[in-house]
Amino acid sequence: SSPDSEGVTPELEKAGLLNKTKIAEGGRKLRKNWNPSWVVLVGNSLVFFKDPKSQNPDSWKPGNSRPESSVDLRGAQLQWANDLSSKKNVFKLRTVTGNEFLLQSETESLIREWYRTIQNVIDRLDKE
Ligand code: I3P
Repeated sequence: SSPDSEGVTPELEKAGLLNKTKIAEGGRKLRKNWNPSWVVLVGNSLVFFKDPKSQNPDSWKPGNSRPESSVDLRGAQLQWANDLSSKKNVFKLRTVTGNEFLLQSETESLIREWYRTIQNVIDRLDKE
């Protein structure tokens, strides 16, 4: 049988490099610190990797490298946020716990695709 015959590994939806900054923690505002982040959408979570060495498609698999942080998308909110940055192509992700992130790409088509895919996951979780 295959290693995942019991279906314990969640489905990888999307992965790629985005610019990221956290702007609030538990509703409390933080100072921006933009950094490139390898972002992986898997199952109900958005997972962030800091280490450039972990930027490969196998990175998200358990045990392969340690994520910097992970966001539960259940109940999360997305909105375009070009008013919150001097950068273009920015959206804000807010978790139920009041953590807020800005995600950005220089490539408009790429950031639109991320927005759409994350929103689809949020919508799917809302219906459960
Ligand atoms: C911030 C830094 C950020 C910028 C932020 C600045 O300065 O330049 O890149 O956000 O603008 O305050 P510092 O490095 O001194 O903390 P954007 O790139 O998103 O515009 P802001 O304060 O208007 O959010």
